[in-house]
Amino acid sequence: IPFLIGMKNGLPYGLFFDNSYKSHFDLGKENSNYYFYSAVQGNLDYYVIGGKDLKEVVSNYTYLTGRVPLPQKWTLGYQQSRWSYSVSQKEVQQIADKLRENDLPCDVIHLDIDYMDGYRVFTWRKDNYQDPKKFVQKMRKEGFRIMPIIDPGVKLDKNYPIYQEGIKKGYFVKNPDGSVYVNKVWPGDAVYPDFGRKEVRDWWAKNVKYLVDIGTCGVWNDMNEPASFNGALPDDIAFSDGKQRSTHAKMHNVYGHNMDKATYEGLKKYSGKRPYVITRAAYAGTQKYSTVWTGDNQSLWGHLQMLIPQMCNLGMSGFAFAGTDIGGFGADTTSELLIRWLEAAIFSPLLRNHASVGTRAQEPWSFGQPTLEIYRKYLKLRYHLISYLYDNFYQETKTGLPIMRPLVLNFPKDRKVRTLNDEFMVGDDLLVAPVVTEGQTERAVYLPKGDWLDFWTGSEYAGNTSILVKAGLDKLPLFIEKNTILPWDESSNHIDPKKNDVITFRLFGDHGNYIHYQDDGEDFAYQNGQFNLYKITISQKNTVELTNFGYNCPYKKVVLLSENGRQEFIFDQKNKTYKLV
Ligand code: MIG
Repeated sequence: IPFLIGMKNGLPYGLFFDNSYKSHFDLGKENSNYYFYSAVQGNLDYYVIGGKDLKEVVSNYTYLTGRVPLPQKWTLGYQQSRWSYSVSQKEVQQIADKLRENDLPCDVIHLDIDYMDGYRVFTWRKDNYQDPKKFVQKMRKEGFRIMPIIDPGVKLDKNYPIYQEGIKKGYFVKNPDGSVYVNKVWPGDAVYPDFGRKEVRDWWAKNVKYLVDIGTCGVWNDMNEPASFNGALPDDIAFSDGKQRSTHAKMHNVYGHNMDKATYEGLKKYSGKRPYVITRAAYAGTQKYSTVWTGDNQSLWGHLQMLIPQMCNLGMSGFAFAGTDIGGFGADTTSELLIRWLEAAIFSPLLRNHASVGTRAQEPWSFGQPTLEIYRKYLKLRYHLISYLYDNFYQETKTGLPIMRPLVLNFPKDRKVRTLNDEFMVGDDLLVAPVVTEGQTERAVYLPKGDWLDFWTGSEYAGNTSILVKAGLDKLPLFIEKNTILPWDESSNHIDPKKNDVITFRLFGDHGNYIHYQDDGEDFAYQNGQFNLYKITISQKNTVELTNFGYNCPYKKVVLLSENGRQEFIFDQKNKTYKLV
């Protein structure tokens, strides 16, 4: 994402270099008096993005390149993956059973490449699955959604309808001599759809219908750099850029983007729901179509440490919805690394544990106790805060501001946080300081200006200072700004937005206000006004004001938890207001 944020004389600016060719950025290495950037070809299209503060720069950048649309609410749930449960229906069922037996909330199980028939995209193997549709339905009844992987490479197989159709219609990228370009990926010899063309994207979208009809919950796009086993694709392979002839050199960096766009459009058209796409490759703007994960990390402490700057940088670059492979993808994880990873990632919008074939098991139960218990404790914390994350996404659609934020975004005047990269904020209210070093059981936490409450003990701290906190393996240092209201969801083993009768809010401190967003959590009805907004104001004198804007099936009951105990408000249909009972 060729976007940088800089500061000059204490004021921020953004620089977006919109060029998809191979580019080079020198940020003060050659000479500290200037930065320079260049690309091997193409136009010098760049945007200088202004704003009175960092938030405005990010808002303006996302105004230009697009914002993450409101996701389906359950996409914020926990997701379990491994290459490759998907070999058989039996194995997936076993994972589902174990998740429920161990009382672990989970919404999605991912199917890696082995569910396909010989790695042919948009097929399903028949030997180890009886009927994919019935299987997906059964999983759904148990509260799980199924997310299949799709690669761009289409197997070169004269008897495979997708290959046949693509060849007949000329949908694959070509050698300079006009013959179809062949490289190797998982299915062996394979060809690459020319996603820069609208008709090719429309064709891909139609293929996505195959998965929608089976009932899968979205599409996980992998290998869409595009990757290849037989050497990199040469620069001069003929790709299209819309109606124009172009080259791999120009289209490489937007290949994933165009594949994601096709996938998004297919899911939207055939499911009518908000598309759930995960991608490995992306460009500036892909956030409109897809979430991203950070690819093949390793089970290393150094890679866990990278999580915080990676997620914050993605967020500041428009990708509010992102995640890492929890536990690490390559190499064997350890119990300690897995727990610390989950703690650090627990507020990543995309919350997925994923590992490579050939590595040791890293499902929550794989290390026995106390790992399992700690894992469960954090998943439950996450499920209490799903509505909070969802509210943050509602705000993000208006402002473009990310969910996970570096402190500098919220406290731009505080010089001490400019280079801080081992703490982060969630929205405006939570400060998270995970332990990301092996063997460590305490750490310094910098608290910016304000009053802060330790989430676990309620202890109060005045900010603008560093404190030392104990953080045994089961403790994620977590602070809430005093006088904050948070929605607090009932704990459940999966997210069901249709269960919309009651909501609970917690008051931290003695007053506060909060805006809560509610809708059906899955389709586009909200765009026609089918949603509710609630404004809650609690004054120091403990008067509670609850206003509801929009009257589309509001909660029957609102519960407020504070130091004064529990208060309940019932919706009065006649007067369309809430009344304290
Ligand atoms: O060449 O589909 O990043 O998540 O498990 C490896 C198998 C291909 C790379 C992805 C990873 C996935 C794996 N894929």
